[in-house]
Amino acid sequence: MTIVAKFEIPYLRFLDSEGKINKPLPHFAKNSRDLISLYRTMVLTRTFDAKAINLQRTGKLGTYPSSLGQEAISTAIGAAMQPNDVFCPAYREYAAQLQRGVTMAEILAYWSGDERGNQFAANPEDLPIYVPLATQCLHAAGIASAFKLRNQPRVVIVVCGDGATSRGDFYEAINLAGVWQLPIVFVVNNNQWAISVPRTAQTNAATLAQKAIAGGFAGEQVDGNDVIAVKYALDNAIAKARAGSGPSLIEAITYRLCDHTTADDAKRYWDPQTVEQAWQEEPIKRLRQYLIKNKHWDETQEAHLQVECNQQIEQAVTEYMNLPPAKLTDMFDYLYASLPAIYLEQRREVEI
Ligand SMILES: Cc1ncc(C[n+]2csc(CCOP(=O)(O)OP(=O)(O)O)c2C)c(N)n1
Ligand SMILES: [Mg+2]
Repeated sequence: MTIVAKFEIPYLRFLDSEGKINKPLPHFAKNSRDLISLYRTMVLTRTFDAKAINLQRTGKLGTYPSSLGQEAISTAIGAAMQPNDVFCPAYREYAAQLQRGVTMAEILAYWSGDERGNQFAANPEDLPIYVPLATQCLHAAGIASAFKLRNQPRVVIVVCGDGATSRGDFYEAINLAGVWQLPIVFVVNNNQWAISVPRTAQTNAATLAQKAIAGGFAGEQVDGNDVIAVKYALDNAIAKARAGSGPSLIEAITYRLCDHTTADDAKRYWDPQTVEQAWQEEPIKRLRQYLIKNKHWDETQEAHLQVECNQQIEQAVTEYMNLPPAKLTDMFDYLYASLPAIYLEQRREVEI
């Protein structure tokens, strides 16, 4: 028998769960200012998440999906992208969105069911939050093909969950990205769950990264709780895409340390010991330990940061709460370029 092809999936991690470095740091991570900036974004995101859940619990917000425990992934994405790249998120990518100019008030508006929350004033070219799983992957491939046709040195970053990689849209996008050598980076947030369905019941594939191999391009795993590893992998994949050398897939291994959304109760299906173990691996603590050990951070700075985050969030909540109600006619006006006759009467009924 002849072996006609062989494949490998590498795994990358610099910072372990105790904040120790286990291989020489990449250039950017030797600069404490950059690391502190990543740290601040993760803390801001976690604090925002907690506030959003409180708003939902007190009847001031609709269903909300938290990014608790997964902050490193989209923090690294926001830091690695250029402003004129395009971001195609799923629904837990607040850290990246905040860095790209999306406001907290917009995010809160969206999760209150107000579509104006998806009209990002500062960054209208980024795609909105995507709840229909994996559909963003094909839209992202379409945008990347436009960049290629126009010879623009721009890159698309698209995020989906582990569960979303089982959908046809995901595989179709992977195939297209490979065959057309598109400037796109697929990031899979492998948080081990698709609502209550564990990773092992979603696919028999040993890794999700290997799904890129069938598309004819590289896939790798990174420790998704090590913001340095995620950023490093993204820097390389984005540079490769920008240079015209095609797509990449990064599977970031993490854990969903929260309910799927505020409409879920994960205690009914998860194993408390596994969750306790996963808390040991979470991304913020390890970076804080590293920064403190190396005298880049201390308790006073930590306390200041918490105050700053709370102030920023309170301001955003006030802005969100003061948003005038959306017009009922919006649901007609923004669904079609020109409204089909059948809806004209319905529109007139709500137009008071
Ligand atoms: C096309 C489609 N099918 C089903 C759903 C219902 N649904 C919402 S979230 C979810 C699980 C998603 O899991 P994963 O992709 O791992 O993302 P995570 O929520 O873990 O970030 C499902 C099945 C949906 N939103 N879209
Ligand atoms: Mg998942």
